[in-house]
Formats: sequence, structure tokens, C-alpha cells
Amino acid sequence: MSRDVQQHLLFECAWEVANKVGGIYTVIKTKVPVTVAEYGDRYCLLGPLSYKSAPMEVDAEEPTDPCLKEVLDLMRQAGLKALYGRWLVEGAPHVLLFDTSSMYSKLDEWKGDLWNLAGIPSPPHDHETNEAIVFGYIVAWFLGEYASRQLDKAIVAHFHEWQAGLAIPLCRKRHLDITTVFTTHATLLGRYLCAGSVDFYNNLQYFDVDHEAGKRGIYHRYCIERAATHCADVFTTVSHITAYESEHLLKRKPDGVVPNGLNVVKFQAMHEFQNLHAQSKAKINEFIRGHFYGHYDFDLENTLYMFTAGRYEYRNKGVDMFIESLARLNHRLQKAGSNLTVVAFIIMPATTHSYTVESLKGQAVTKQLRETVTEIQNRIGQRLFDHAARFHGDTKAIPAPEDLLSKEDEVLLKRRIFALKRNSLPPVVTHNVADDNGDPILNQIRRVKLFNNSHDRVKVIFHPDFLNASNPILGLDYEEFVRGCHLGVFPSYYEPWGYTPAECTVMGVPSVTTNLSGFGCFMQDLIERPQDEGCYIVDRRTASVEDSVNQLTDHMFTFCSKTRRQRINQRNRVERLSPLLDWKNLGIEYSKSRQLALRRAYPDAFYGPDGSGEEGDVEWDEGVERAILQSVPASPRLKGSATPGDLGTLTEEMQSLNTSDYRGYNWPGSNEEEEDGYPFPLV
Ligand code: G6P
Ligand code: 1S3
Repeated sequence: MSRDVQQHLLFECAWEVANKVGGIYTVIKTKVPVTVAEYGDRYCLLGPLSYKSAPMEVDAEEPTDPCLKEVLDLMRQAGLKALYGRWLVEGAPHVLLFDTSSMYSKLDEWKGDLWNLAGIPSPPHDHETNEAIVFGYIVAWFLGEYASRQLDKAIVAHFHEWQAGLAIPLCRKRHLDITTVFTTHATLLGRYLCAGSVDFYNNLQYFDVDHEAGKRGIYHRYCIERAATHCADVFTTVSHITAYESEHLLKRKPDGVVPNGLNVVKFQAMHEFQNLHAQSKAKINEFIRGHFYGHYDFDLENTLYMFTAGRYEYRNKGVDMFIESLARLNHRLQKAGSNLTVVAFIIMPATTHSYTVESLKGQAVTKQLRETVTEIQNRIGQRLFDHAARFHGDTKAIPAPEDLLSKEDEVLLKRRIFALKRNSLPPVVTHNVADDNGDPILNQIRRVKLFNNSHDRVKVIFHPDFLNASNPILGLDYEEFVRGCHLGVFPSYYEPWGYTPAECTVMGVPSVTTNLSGFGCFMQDLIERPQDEGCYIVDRRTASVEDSVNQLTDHMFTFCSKTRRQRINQRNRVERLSPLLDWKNLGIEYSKSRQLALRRAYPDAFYGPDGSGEEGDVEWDEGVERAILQSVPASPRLKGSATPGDLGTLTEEMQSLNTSDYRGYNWPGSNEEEEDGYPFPLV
């Protein structure tokens, strides 16, 4: 019996569905509106049930689809705990979350099965792998039961990253009548190798992958990742640079690239987001006054805020390069006799024991000063008013300044001012870091001696925690903080995509990134002169480390020389790039990957039994309205007629193309014969 491919169902499965860990949560959540626009109720997300986040994120419901209800009842009878409902994000899609802990009694049996079936080993104490195994077996069980009941419609199951990918080889082994897509957002080996000190990109084709994975104790995880990659009908990744990496480390050339988008909300007028910048900057100013108390000798009107943020991967996220460049920027600004101040924030969560006393004290003493000044201000106002009212028509109505400030107020004010005295320098870190001596960021700050001295033009603040509006210091949400800053700096060495600079762009904040990040390459591919649009790209691909550091310093120094008017104009230009990153345009690549998976699994429905393409040809529509690049004023100069959608490479033929077809640089190893090696035998 043939399934309806046009009205197919979509299950999208990821470890970060309604469960925020990192970037994949952003991918899934922001993509929901365009996916719901395309699928409506034919779309359901599958994820793990986290009792910490699910009650806040999911509105429980009973399924209306009779097959789904039957399958859930059956699985619940077998002991599985699951939550079905609507995920409370824009688009409110169906979600089905599985409680892995309710099935741990099966762990050993499933581990044995995995070994017998696929030769994938699983050491006893790797919790993350155990979770991936239990989750994978539950998902494959669910899909098997569902596909055997729902026989009318084709089923596409889309999996993200290795933690959710184990179900793919299981579905393949069990010959389930579904089609699968696997998207990887990084490779395990890539992340590990880059975090060490290897010349990663020039040696990609030479790594002995099994050996390297074994050396790092991740062979079993690598096997799961590689099995998912090879067993999926369609394999995709988020950028061309990661496609190239995947080809060499996972030994399968991706069928295409699905760049990450954002759910872009456009303002009616430019000044609205500019006003938001001013409001958020005022909040950061408030924090700075407190943090630098006793040393607050610089002009906030002539201060720029730069920042980097992300998961704490010191080398991969380029924090080493950022700090080194800040030291050089400091030197150059000092040499140039500049009176500009740069405050550089590093927002990266590390293990800490709460805030430092100094940080809390700074905010407290400036708060007291502000309250005292407000009280005195009110009293002065009252005296001025009384005076003017009593001596109407008389020159005495203008009181002498010394009559306005009472002796008591003067004493009070002096007390507050003296409380601002401090013997130490303003701290470079806001929290007590657990491993203060070994922390790479702190050690690098110490090495380059950026200690927030008065003579330093560049000040550094390491905030080793996520931002939150309810924090007692730096009490802003991440978005608010980014809006208040002037420049985001993300000089990553390993960055398959990089949401941080993308988020800056849609908020109209200029950023620096590198040509080793998926986002940087994407912008370079699309825009003729990205630096003119406030999208600076450092060459970390062909330049030496020394040259890359100098390039980054140059970009920051040039940025420092801009006038306020130039910065405002640049923010407008950056914000105008946001449609390039809108899921309304980029979601099409996901549609294409599903289409390709359907064509591969059900060729007759597309090409007819004789392969002619005449019968059964299916039209697929692009689902959602596209976002349009605004043309006036000063539109970015796009390369050729490219639009983000044109960057997609998903074709049936992609597999036969060679590596030189990846966008960007001509990567080494383009014409090599591919080694044909599965980590396990497939039937
Ligand atoms: C926005 C506001 C302006 C403000 C400017 C400050 O554009 O609308 O009123 O003057 O920000 O820009 P700056 O780059 O100096 O923070
Ligand atoms: C990955 O998260 P990461 O920060 O570990 O996935 C993200 C979403 O695709 C991507 O933006 C990022 O570059 C990857 O590294």
C-alpha cells in the first residue's frame, strides 16, 4: 500500500526539545513558526522529558490522533512515562517527551542489543551515552509502533545531533517504513580535536578517526554519531565548513547544508531599535558606575562596550584571541593618546561560588549614593521653591548656592563619597571562580596584565554566569545586554554555525567573527563587503595566529575611531541584513531535505515506477512567505543574485560532487577517493 507523500507527517527529534542546553534549542524553537506554517497538526517534536523545564514549557494535552493515542497507551502500559502536549513557544507545536529514567530497567538489555546489532560498545559509567541509548531505543520503539498503525501517510523523522541520532540505525535495522534525516550541528571529534592544539583544518583528511576517538575516550559516542550519519536517508549539516569536516571525520559527504535561521521580528521604524540600544546602554552604564567605584574616572559618553559570549570553550570560541587582541588594543589606544574607554565583557558560564564581595559592594555603595543624591536633590528643590515663593518680585528670590545645600546634607554627601574610596583595583571578574588558579580566562587576563588600572584604556569584566534580569549585578537579560553593547566579538576557531553573531545582526549590533565559523562564511558568501555592513570577518583560515590577532585588533581599533553618527549608521546597516537570517528564507533548506528524503524512500511517488518523472510527480510548495531584503536606503551589496535560499545545496547529485564544491576556500583533499567504512556491518 502506498503512503501519501504530499500530506506526509513530520516528527522532529532532538535532545533540546523543550530542554535548553545550548544552540540546538535555539534552532528548534526559532524554526517552529515556519514549520508549523508548513505542517500544522502534521508536525510533532520528540524530546526527553525534563521535570525541571517541562512543567514550565509544555501544556499537557491528550492526543487526538487515534494512532498516536493507541501507541502512547501501549507504551505507558509497558512502564514508559511520557508527556504529550503543546510546547509553549511561538507556533505552539505538538510535543511528545519521553522520560528516559522510566525505562532504565531496560538499559542493559538495550546496550547488549546495540552491540549485537551494530557492534557499538557502551562503557558502563558514561551517563550521557546511557541517556542517548535509552532515548534512542524509546524513539525507535515509538516510531515502529506508530508507522505500523498509521499506514496512510508517509512519515519523515528528522533527528538532530548524536544524542538524538541513535534511533536512526535502529529504524534502519528494523526496516521501518519511514524516511529519516540526520542533521549534525558539530562533530564530536572536531570539537575535541580543536580544543587541543592541532592544526585542524589543514589536517582534516589525515586524521585516523577511530584512533583519535579512542584516544579521547569517545569511541562509543563517535560510533553512534557515525552510525546515525550513515543510516539516515538524508544527511545534512549547518554550514559548508562543517560539511567539509563531516565528510572527513564522519566519512559521509552531506547531502546539503541547512543554515541556521532566527525568527526575525521587524520593527516598524529604525529609530525603535536605536532607542532600545540607548535604553539598554543606560542600564549597563549603571552597572559600570558601581563596578568601577573609586576608579570611575572615565566618561561614559566616550565609552564603548564590547563583548563575547557563549559556552565556555576557551580555544574553540576564540577567547584566547579576544583577550590577546584586547591587550594590543589597549596598547594602541594608549599610544594614540586616546581618551576613549573600552569595556570588554566576557559572558561565559563557569563553576563559581556566588558573586565576589567587591562586586556586590560596588553596586551597593553607588545605589546608596544615588538614593542620597535623590533625597538631597528633593530637599534642594523644596528650598529653592520656598525661597522663590517667599521673595516674589525681589532679587533675593534667587538663593545663593551655599544656602541650598544644608550642613547636614553636605555631611551626608561626604559620607557617601568617602564610602567610594577603595584600595584595590576594580575586579576583572564578578564571581568567585571555583578554579581561580587554573581558569584559562583568568590566567590569560593575568598574563596580559589587563587589571583595570586607571591608565588602561581597555577594561575587562569576566561574568562567568548566564545573564538574567533578576541578577543583583548586571541585571539584564541577554538580549537586553546585547542591544546595549556596541560590538560583539566572536573570534572562534571551531564554530559550525555561531548563533551569537547572528543574534547581534538581527538586533542591529555590529560583530566580528571568523572565516572558520559557519556564520562568518555564510555572510562572506552572500555579501560583497561584509565589513561595510558591520559584519567584520577575521581570517583564521589562511593567516597565522599572529596575523589573525592583528586583524582582530585592527577591526576593534577602527571601530573605536568611529563617531557616534557613524556607529548609528552602521547599526542601521547591520539591522538591514536580518532578512538574510530569517527562517522565512532559510527554512526552505529544511523543506528541501525532507523532500529529498521522501524521494529517496518513495521514488515511485515522484518519478513513477519506470523512473520517468512523468507520473506521480509531486509539487512541493515553499510553505511560508519569504522575508524581503529592504532596498532603501543603502542596501547591502549581495554577491550576484544570491539570496539565502540560493545557498542551499540539497540535490540528489550532491553525493557525487567533490569537496571543491563546498563554498568558501578550496579545501584540501578535494579529489581523494573516499574510504568506504561503516563502523558496523549493515544488512
Ligand atoms: C541610539 C539613540 C541615540 C543615541 C545613540 C548612542 O541611536 O537613538 O539617541 O545617541 O543610540 O549611540 P552610541 O553608539 O554612542 O551608544
Ligand atoms: C552547536 O552548538 P555549539 O555552540 O556547541 O550548534 C549550534 C546550533 O547549530 C551552532 O550555532 C554552534 O556553532 C555549534 O557549536
